[in-house]
Amino acid sequence: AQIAPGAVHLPGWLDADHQRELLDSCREWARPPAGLRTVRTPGGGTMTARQVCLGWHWYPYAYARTVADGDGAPVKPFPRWLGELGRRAVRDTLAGPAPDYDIALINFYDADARMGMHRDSDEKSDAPVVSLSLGDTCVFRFGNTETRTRPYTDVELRSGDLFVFGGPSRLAYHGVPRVHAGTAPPGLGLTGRLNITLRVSGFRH
Ligand code: MD5
Ligand code: FE
Repeated sequence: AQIAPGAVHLPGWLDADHQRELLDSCREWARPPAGLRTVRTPGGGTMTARQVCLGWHWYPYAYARTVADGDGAPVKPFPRWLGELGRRAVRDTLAGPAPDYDIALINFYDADARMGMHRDSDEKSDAPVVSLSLGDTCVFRFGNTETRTRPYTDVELRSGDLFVFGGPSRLAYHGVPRVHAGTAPPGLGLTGRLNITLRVSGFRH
Protein backbone atom coordinates (compact mmCIF):
# COMPACT_ATOMS: atom_id res chain seq x y z
CA ALA A 1 0.00 0.00 0.00
CA GLN A 2 1.21 3.53 -0.73
CA ILE A 3 1.31 5.52 2.53
CA ALA A 4 2.48 8.77 0.87
CA PRO A 5 4.10 9.64 -2.45
CA GLY A 6 7.19 7.41 -2.69
CA ALA A 7 6.43 5.54 0.55
CA VAL A 8 5.23 1.98 -0.07
CA HIS A 9 4.51 -0.72 2.54
CA LEU A 10 4.39 -4.34 1.39
CA PRO A 11 3.36 -6.56 4.34
CA GLY A 12 4.75 -10.10 4.37
CA TRP A 13 7.22 -9.49 1.53
CA LEU A 14 9.71 -11.97 3.03
CA ASP A 15 8.37 -15.48 3.59
CA ALA A 16 9.27 -17.49 6.72
CA ASP A 17 12.33 -19.13 5.12
CA HIS A 18 13.76 -15.83 3.88
CA GLN A 19 13.11 -14.21 7.28
CA ARG A 20 15.09 -16.98 8.97
CA GLU A 21 17.96 -16.66 6.47
CA LEU A 22 18.14 -12.91 6.95
CA LEU A 23 18.02 -13.34 10.74
CA ASP A 24 20.91 -15.84 10.58
CA SER A 25 22.93 -13.31 8.58
CA CYS A 26 22.13 -10.56 11.10
CA ARG A 27 23.40 -12.79 13.91
CA GLU A 28 26.71 -13.23 12.08
CA TRP A 29 27.00 -9.49 11.39
CA ALA A 30 26.32 -8.79 15.08
CA ARG A 31 29.48 -10.65 16.15
CA PRO A 32 32.66 -8.70 16.89
CA PRO A 33 34.85 -7.22 15.54
CA ALA A 34 32.75 -4.38 14.10
CA GLY A 35 29.65 -6.04 15.60
CA LEU A 36 26.52 -4.83 17.35
CA ARG A 37 27.16 -1.72 19.41
CA THR A 38 25.43 0.91 21.51
CA VAL A 39 25.37 4.24 19.68
CA ARG A 40 26.41 7.27 21.74
CA THR A 41 25.06 10.63 20.66
CA PRO A 42 27.17 13.83 20.79
CA GLY A 43 24.98 15.15 23.63
CA GLY A 44 26.06 12.28 25.89
CA GLY A 45 22.96 10.13 25.45
CA THR A 46 22.72 6.60 24.13
CA MET A 47 20.36 5.23 21.53
CA THR A 48 18.17 2.42 22.86
CA ALA A 49 18.25 0.49 19.59
CA ARG A 50 21.66 -1.17 19.15
CA GLN A 51 23.22 -1.14 15.70
CA VAL A 52 25.61 -2.87 13.33
CA CYS A 53 26.56 -1.53 9.89
CA LEU A 54 27.76 -3.05 6.64
CA GLY A 55 29.66 -1.20 3.91
CA TRP A 56 29.93 2.11 5.70
CA HIS A 57 29.79 2.66 9.45
CA TRP A 58 27.26 5.22 10.65
CA TYR A 59 27.89 7.22 13.80
CA PRO A 60 26.08 10.40 14.74
CA TYR A 61 26.01 12.08 12.25
CA ALA A 62 28.45 10.83 9.62
CA TYR A 63 29.83 7.70 7.94
CA ALA A 64 33.27 6.09 8.19
CA ARG A 65 35.05 2.95 6.95
CA THR A 66 35.97 1.86 10.45
CA VAL A 67 33.98 1.64 13.66
CA ALA A 68 35.07 5.15 14.58
CA ASP A 69 33.02 5.17 17.79
CA GLY A 70 33.57 1.52 18.73
CA ASP A 71 36.35 -1.05 18.47
CA GLY A 72 38.00 0.72 15.53
CA ALA A 73 37.73 -2.37 13.33
CA PRO A 74 37.07 -2.09 9.58
CA VAL A 75 33.36 -2.14 8.83
CA LYS A 76 32.06 -5.49 7.53
CA PRO A 77 31.58 -5.71 3.76
CA PHE A 78 28.20 -5.16 2.14
CA PRO A 79 27.35 -8.47 0.39
CA ARG A 80 26.26 -8.55 -3.26
CA TRP A 81 23.16 -10.60 -2.50
CA LEU A 82 21.90 -7.91 -0.15
CA GLY A 83 22.16 -5.34 -2.94
CA GLU A 84 20.18 -7.67 -5.20
CA LEU A 85 17.52 -8.02 -2.51
CA GLY A 86 17.34 -4.21 -2.30
CA ARG A 87 16.94 -3.84 -6.05
CA ARG A 88 14.20 -6.46 -6.02
CA ALA A 89 12.45 -4.52 -3.23
CA VAL A 90 12.54 -1.34 -5.30
CA ARG A 91 11.36 -3.16 -8.45
CA ASP A 92 8.37 -4.50 -6.46
CA THR A 93 7.35 -1.08 -5.10
CA LEU A 94 8.47 1.98 -7.07
CA ALA A 95 9.15 3.07 -10.61
CA GLY A 96 12.61 4.40 -11.39
CA PRO A 97 16.21 3.23 -11.67
CA ALA A 98 17.66 0.22 -9.81
CA PRO A 99 19.84 1.61 -7.00
CA ASP A 100 23.35 0.32 -6.28
CA TYR A 101 23.09 -0.24 -2.53
CA ASP A 102 26.33 -0.07 -0.52
CA ILE A 103 25.19 0.50 3.10
CA ALA A 104 23.12 -1.61 5.47
CA LEU A 105 22.20 -0.36 8.94
CA ILE A 106 20.81 -3.09 11.16
CA ASN A 107 18.96 -1.93 14.26
CA PHE A 108 18.10 -4.28 17.11
CA TYR A 109 15.22 -3.22 19.35
CA ASP A 110 14.44 -4.97 22.61
CA ALA A 111 10.98 -4.47 24.12
CA ASP A 112 11.95 -1.13 25.67
CA ALA A 113 13.82 0.33 22.71
CA ARG A 114 12.52 3.30 20.74
CA MET A 115 13.70 5.58 17.99
CA GLY A 116 12.86 9.26 18.15
CA MET A 117 11.63 11.24 15.18
CA HIS A 118 14.52 12.04 12.82
CA ARG A 119 15.48 12.32 9.17
CA ASP A 120 18.11 10.22 7.42
CA SER A 121 20.17 12.87 5.68
CA ASP A 122 23.78 11.68 6.10
CA GLU A 123 23.80 9.94 2.70
CA LYS A 124 24.70 11.86 -0.47
CA SER A 125 22.15 10.12 -2.66
CA ASP A 126 18.42 10.47 -3.11
CA ALA A 127 18.00 6.74 -3.91
CA PRO A 128 15.14 5.07 -2.04
CA VAL A 129 15.81 3.53 1.40
CA VAL A 130 14.69 -0.10 1.71
CA SER A 131 13.51 -1.21 5.17
CA LEU A 132 13.00 -4.86 6.19
CA SER A 133 11.56 -5.87 9.55
CA LEU A 134 12.06 -9.11 11.51
CA GLY A 135 10.67 -10.29 14.84
CA ASP A 136 8.37 -8.26 17.05
CA THR A 137 5.77 -5.94 15.57
CA CYS A 138 6.46 -2.23 16.06
CA VAL A 139 4.62 1.02 15.61
CA PHE A 140 6.41 2.91 12.87
CA ARG A 141 5.63 6.63 12.75
CA PHE A 142 5.84 8.12 9.28
CA GLY A 143 5.83 11.89 9.45
CA ASN A 144 6.30 14.82 7.14
CA THR A 145 9.31 16.62 5.69
CA GLU A 146 8.86 19.82 7.69
CA THR A 147 8.48 18.97 11.38
CA ARG A 148 9.02 16.19 13.93
CA THR A 149 5.40 16.50 14.92
CA ARG A 150 1.96 15.98 13.37
CA PRO A 151 0.78 15.27 10.80
CA TYR A 152 2.09 11.71 10.89
CA THR A 153 0.76 8.25 10.12
CA ASP A 154 1.32 5.30 12.48
CA VAL A 155 1.82 1.99 10.70
CA GLU A 156 2.37 -1.42 12.32
CA LEU A 157 5.42 -3.15 10.88
CA ARG A 158 5.51 -6.92 11.28
CA SER A 159 8.09 -9.60 10.68
CA GLY A 160 8.67 -9.96 6.94
CA ASP A 161 7.35 -6.52 6.01
CA LEU A 162 9.02 -4.36 3.39
CA PHE A 163 8.84 -0.57 3.41
CA VAL A 164 10.46 1.55 0.71
CA PHE A 165 11.01 5.30 1.11
CA GLY A 166 11.72 7.10 -2.13
CA GLY A 167 10.97 10.35 -3.88
CA PRO A 168 9.50 12.99 -1.59
CA SER A 169 9.38 10.48 1.32
CA ARG A 170 13.14 9.93 1.37
CA LEU A 171 13.68 12.85 3.74
CA ALA A 172 10.51 12.58 5.81
CA TYR A 173 10.74 12.52 9.60
CA HIS A 174 10.12 9.07 11.08
CA GLY A 175 10.57 7.06 14.24
CA VAL A 176 9.65 3.93 16.17
CA PRO A 177 7.62 4.93 19.26
CA ARG A 178 6.87 1.40 20.40
CA VAL A 179 7.75 -2.29 20.07
CA HIS A 180 5.11 -4.89 20.94
CA ALA A 181 6.96 -7.53 22.98
CA GLY A 182 6.21 -11.16 22.29
CA THR A 183 4.64 -10.62 18.85
CA ALA A 184 7.42 -12.20 16.75
CA PRO A 185 6.48 -15.29 14.75
CA PRO A 186 6.95 -18.25 17.13
CA GLY A 187 9.03 -20.20 14.62
CA LEU A 188 11.54 -17.42 13.95
CA GLY A 189 13.42 -17.62 17.24
CA LEU A 190 13.87 -13.88 17.78
CA THR A 191 13.05 -11.98 20.95
CA GLY A 192 12.78 -8.31 19.98
CA ARG A 193 12.81 -6.59 16.62
CA LEU A 194 15.42 -6.27 13.90
CA ASN A 195 15.25 -3.68 11.15
CA ILE A 196 17.56 -3.77 8.17
CA THR A 197 17.80 -0.62 6.03
CA LEU A 198 19.60 -0.58 2.70
CA ARG A 199 20.94 2.76 1.48
CA VAL A 200 23.05 4.27 -1.27
CA SER A 201 25.92 6.29 0.21
CA GLY A 202 26.66 8.41 -2.83
CA PHE A 203 30.27 8.47 -1.52
CA ARG A 204 33.34 7.86 -3.65
CA HIS A 205 34.80 4.44 -2.85
C1 MD5 B 1 13.76 1.24 11.85
N1 MD5 B 1 15.33 2.84 11.06
O1 MD5 B 1 12.67 0.70 11.83
C2 MD5 B 1 13.95 2.44 10.97
C3 MD5 B 1 13.60 2.10 9.60
C4 MD5 B 1 17.14 4.41 10.98
C5 MD5 B 1 15.70 4.11 11.05
O2 MD5 B 1 14.90 5.01 11.06
O3 MD5 B 1 17.48 5.56 10.67
O4 MD5 B 1 17.96 3.49 11.16
S1 MD5 B 1 14.28 3.24 8.36
C6 MD5 B 1 12.96 4.14 7.92
C7 MD5 B 1 13.17 5.30 6.96
C8 MD5 B 1 14.30 5.56 6.22
C9 MD5 B 1 14.33 6.67 5.35
C10 MD5 B 1 13.23 7.49 5.24
C11 MD5 B 1 12.13 7.19 6.00
C12 MD5 B 1 12.10 6.12 6.86
N2 MD5 B 1 11.01 7.98 5.92
O5 MD5 B 1 10.96 8.91 5.14
O6 MD5 B 1 10.05 7.72 6.69
O7 MD5 B 1 14.71 0.86 12.57
FE1 FE C 1 15.82 6.64 10.05
